[in-house]
Amino acid sequence: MGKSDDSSTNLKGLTEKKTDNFSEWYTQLIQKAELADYSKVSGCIVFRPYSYAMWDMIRDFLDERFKKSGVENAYFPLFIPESLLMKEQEHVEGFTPEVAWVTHAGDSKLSERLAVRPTSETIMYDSYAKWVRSHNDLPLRLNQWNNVVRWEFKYPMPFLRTREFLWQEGHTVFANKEEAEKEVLEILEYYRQTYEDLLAVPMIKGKKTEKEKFAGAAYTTSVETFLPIGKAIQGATSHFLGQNFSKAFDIKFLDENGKNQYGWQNSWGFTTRSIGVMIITHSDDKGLVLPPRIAPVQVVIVPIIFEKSKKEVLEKAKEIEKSLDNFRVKTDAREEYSSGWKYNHWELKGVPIRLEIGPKDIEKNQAVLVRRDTGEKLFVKFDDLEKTIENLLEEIQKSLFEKAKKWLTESIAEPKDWNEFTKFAKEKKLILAPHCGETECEELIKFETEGIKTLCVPFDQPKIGDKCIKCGKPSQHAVYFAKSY
Ligand code: 87F
Repeated sequence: MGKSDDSSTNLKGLTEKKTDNFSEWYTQLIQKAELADYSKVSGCIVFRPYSYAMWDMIRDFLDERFKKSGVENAYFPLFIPESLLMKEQEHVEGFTPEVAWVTHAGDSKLSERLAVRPTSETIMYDSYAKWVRSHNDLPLRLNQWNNVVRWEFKYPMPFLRTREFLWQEGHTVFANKEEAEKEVLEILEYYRQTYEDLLAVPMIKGKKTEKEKFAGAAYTTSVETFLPIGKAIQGATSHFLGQNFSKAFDIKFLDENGKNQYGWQNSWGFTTRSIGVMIITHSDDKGLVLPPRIAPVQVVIVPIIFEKSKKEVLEKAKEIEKSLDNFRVKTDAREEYSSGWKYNHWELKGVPIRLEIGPKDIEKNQAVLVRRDTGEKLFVKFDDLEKTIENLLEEIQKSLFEKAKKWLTESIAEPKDWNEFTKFAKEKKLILAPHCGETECEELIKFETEGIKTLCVPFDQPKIGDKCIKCGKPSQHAVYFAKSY
């Protein structure tokens, strides 16, 4: 077979547009860019090397911050006995239909069924109760990098909503409330940094309403964003558990005065959903667009091969690759594909910079750089390549963040009354409005707008109306509302 022609290029590229048919666009994108694949079990995906490399980088980024802060990694069992999972009734309430159970070993029934961990509060706190004795044992700050299973029945979406996913779950115990609450915000800040500084996705920090918080928590903080398809999504959560679990699991310590006290706890988690959020935020109709810091390949070198100048061009490509070893560089010297095919391929894979080098360029002592995000072309002298690429990668990272930030900011709409609220809801806006703080009122809003939910009460509180946008009672705070994932 000869070099692939245009027809096979079209087969390989995306056939749907992000704005016309988001769901099909996304499904094609994650498969054609070789990020993930479906499996025989609905809702369970294969993380192919290209997306797993991103998870590795996210993990390194967070893990470094956790460790600097004094958190230690550990591993707890995958199986949780039913009696243990059901110990703190309030927190599993509502979640029980999602728990997957192991009931048999071979043909024999187990004496007690075992949950496949949906989250590890219960199994970890059972150990914590044994390990915590005195104030000297505190703070106890452990994190796990693991997988969890939640048998959701909502439509699965690779990365965004899968039945098995990868995450980290941090679970900590402190001797006093203030220290614990300080950590809640410290971790939330690491989550913001991961999204904003690594994935170039802008976030809103805030506190969940009573209705939307984790039932086992005293309060829940989160980072939230607004996708370019007009839907909001929760990025990650950091919970202050107060003494809810320490009382249920008997996590007690003797304080300095010899008095028995219950520990103050937090839990916090960041999942592989972040990869999906990043993809949807930046990618376009040609495929992935990756922020340089998370791109497994930052620069792809495509040598323009003609029989006559082949040796010289390939040698120069190799030489350039070597000189760029500060970056994640790949040379695509495959001869069975045309240059045009390769351009499409690496665009589909979202590589931030393409470097083209042909015989004419060598004559001029230059290479051609093409930006994936804007399509902009630059002619750069060999001597300036390293510096130019370094700056360009930074520039792309920044510009992707700015673009997403602009979208987020410009999507915010502040309705003056309920009528305008419903209008903005139909226009898929990110609504910022005063609210009374009552759960029933929030439920009514959700019911009357076909599913608009509160995202969070932003820490950054704007000065807006003093009456609830729905019921007219005194407003407690400004809240973000949107349709969400
Ligand atoms: C599904 C089945 C059983 C979520 C579940 O957010 C229990 C649960 O407790 C459950 N789905 N949750 C809440 C998880 C809370 C918390 N856990 C640690 C986090 C961050 C990490």
